Amino acid sequence: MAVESLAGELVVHAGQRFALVVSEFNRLITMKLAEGAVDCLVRHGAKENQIMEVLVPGSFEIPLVARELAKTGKYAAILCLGCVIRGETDHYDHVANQVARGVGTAGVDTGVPVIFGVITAETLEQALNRAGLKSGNAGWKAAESGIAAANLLKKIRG
Ligand code: INI
Repeated sequence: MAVESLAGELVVHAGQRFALVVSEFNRLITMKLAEGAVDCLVRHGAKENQIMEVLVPGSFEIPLVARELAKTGKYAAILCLGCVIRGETDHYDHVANQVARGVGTAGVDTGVPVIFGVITAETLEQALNRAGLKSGNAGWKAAESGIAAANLLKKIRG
């Protein structure tokens, strides 16, 4: 049985702009995520002037800024890049839950793909592994998701 199928291609088209919202907290990790995301966007066809990087103090601030960027209508997708490490805070759960919920609702409420590229880890070592050391780079994966989601939505909306 052949079913119709729809997916977003991994190509950055001319005119598509992407915003990265990057937390300065745990910059050792988050700058690697940003590098991975930019690398991915460029390898899939983006020019530098199609990428905007916005720095926020910590992951807690990501959702509000991502939502405002989405509301401008200028971006095909917003990539949220942060790192919350349990060992470093007794309010880990508050920060991790707030950023996950806020990123999700920003996308659903604005209709712009707002991608969750926030590492939540028990230790710095785990976080480093997910920022390109061992288990891929979560920033690269976020960029791939953003490109695919943007192109999928373009098809669905005609
Ligand atoms: N922000 C992070 O991005 N990661 C963390 O691990 C973290 N810790 O450990 O506290 C963190 N805290 C700052 C927070 O995101 C806000 O910037 C701050 O609470 C001001 O609202």
